[in-house]
Amino acid sequence: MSTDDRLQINRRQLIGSSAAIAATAPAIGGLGLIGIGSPAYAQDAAGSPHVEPGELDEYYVFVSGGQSGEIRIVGLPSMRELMRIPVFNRDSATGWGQTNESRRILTEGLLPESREFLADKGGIYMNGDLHHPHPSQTDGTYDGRYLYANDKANTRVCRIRLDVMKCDKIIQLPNQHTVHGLRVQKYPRTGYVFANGEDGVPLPNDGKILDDPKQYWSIFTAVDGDTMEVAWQIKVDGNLDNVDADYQGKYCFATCYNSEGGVTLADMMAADEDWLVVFNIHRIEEAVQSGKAEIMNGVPVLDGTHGSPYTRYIPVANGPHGINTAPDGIHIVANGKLSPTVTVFDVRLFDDLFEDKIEPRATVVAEPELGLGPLHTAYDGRGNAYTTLFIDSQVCKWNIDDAKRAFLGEKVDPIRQKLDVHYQPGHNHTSMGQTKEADGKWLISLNKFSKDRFLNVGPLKPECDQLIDISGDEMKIVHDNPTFAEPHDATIVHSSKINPVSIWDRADPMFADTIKLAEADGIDLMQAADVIRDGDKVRVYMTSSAPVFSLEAFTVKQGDEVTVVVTNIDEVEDLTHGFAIVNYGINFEVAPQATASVTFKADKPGVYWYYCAWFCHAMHMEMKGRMMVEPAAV
Ligand code: CUK
Ligand code: CUA
Repeated sequence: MSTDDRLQINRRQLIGSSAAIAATAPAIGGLGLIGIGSPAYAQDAAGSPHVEPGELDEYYVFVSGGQSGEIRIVGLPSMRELMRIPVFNRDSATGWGQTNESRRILTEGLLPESREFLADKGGIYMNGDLHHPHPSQTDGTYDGRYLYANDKANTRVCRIRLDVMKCDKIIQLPNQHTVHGLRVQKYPRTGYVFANGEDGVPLPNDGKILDDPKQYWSIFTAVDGDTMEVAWQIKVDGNLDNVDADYQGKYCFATCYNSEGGVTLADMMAADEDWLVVFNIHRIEEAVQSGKAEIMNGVPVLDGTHGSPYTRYIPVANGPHGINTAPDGIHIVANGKLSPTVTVFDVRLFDDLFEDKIEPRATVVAEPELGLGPLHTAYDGRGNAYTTLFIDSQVCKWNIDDAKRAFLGEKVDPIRQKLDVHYQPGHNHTSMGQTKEADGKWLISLNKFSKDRFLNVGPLKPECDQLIDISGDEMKIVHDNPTFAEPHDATIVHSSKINPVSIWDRADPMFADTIKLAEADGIDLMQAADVIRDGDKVRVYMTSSAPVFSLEAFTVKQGDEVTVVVTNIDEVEDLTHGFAIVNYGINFEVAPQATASVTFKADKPGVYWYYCAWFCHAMHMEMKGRMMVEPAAV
């Protein structure tokens, strides 16, 4: 009986009553029982992705939205999509990119030249390419404070607050051109958010130097995750790809391709060798504190090219991609991509490396050949590693200790199993696998191609995320689901680590500016039903409480700059209202106890209905009012 058959039977059986399920339990064989005794979480579901209606998932998965520019929250093991967090995109449902509150976040961290560049383009970037979402850690495990991610397209780093699941900070990095790899400091806490510069450009990139690649530099950045300011930057050789950090707080390290410094594919592929670049955090901090860094565009930059005290370049095969620290706190795996091998380093040897007591390659303790196109590696906390093989369309499970013994010449095969995935996997991730609390229960494989796996939806196909049970000796695919463009990476966090609120706190900084604006107008937002005229600026304050807005109509003049401020005074969990103005292109979300606002030019005269866009009440359809725009005198 195939896994698929068994799952189908399991699902059918689960449709029956609890008693029937209990009676057939032995026949389900190994797939586990859920729903008996009504646990709140599907805790006992190891082996089955089925989560009974009404039950909660055991894990949160924070999934990158790739070119969509957003973050998605998925429940695991059900793989149900729970929420989307707009970040680098615009969003019609929540008004992200339109409300004053979100526009502040999207604009305040822009570089001055980008602000100028965007001035006649609506003031914000419309696109982003979000690759690597990673939650903050304290002492090597998730602490539930923040999630950080990169925007490869416009060189930005964002922060998501995990209490409200909204983005609260975005900064654009100076001097750097593209942010690709992003990971966080694991110890003692985050701390730093490490952001890899992939492409090299002239410094400064002001047009004086153009087609002279020898003067192009890539930049590595450490962002302070608390202040969301750049702590320091390092100029490096080559193009940085992915990054990870140790569990000791001493080093972070990045895979680095294009040691050739080329600008065409042929140039970049010329040498057989690229590097792992290791950064010595304490040496860098000391140098920055003692003023050794050059200040460029307001941030300290150190030269970390070959021969500097801040970095070491360890040769690896041409074109490495992922870099992953094992939960044992010792081993680091660089994934070969163009080489069928992965290279395993022992982080304890980096002290000697920086003291120049050993050669760079002496830090390598294994280099198993796994298959074609190794991209990323995840861990189960039991000494095994799981590497995606992009070209072979497989996940390879292998044992770290056996790989080390083979490296020393023993006749052992470190490979435990190869599992076909569908198809061309990029990142993979294990439950809690990027912390020292790796629990070895689940693996997800984020596959770039889905081909024949789902109903055909035209030339643009979804990606395919597959859930794999790794709790036993053998990996088993138990679920696959399509996802829209394009999850590069994901983080699986146990639900006990995350504690979001259900209702906004009125003192929340998200809308503090708007509260200040109201105070200046003498308005109490919780009881507002006011229109304040201030020259040709008009501020309209109202509350929403199902099923009414406190203003059933307001009048402005053509040409006025209108700011509408809506405060949802409902205190009921899940009772979100929206505020949309017909034909004015306006819609935003106001969750319970939140305030949100939008500013626009009332340049079209006439009657425009505004309405609540979230179905909140039996009389939701009636929750509306009129904006009347008086024509300007001719
Ligand atoms: S990268 Cu996309 S598959 Cu941007 Cu982490 Cu490897
Ligand atoms: Cu308020 Cu619908």
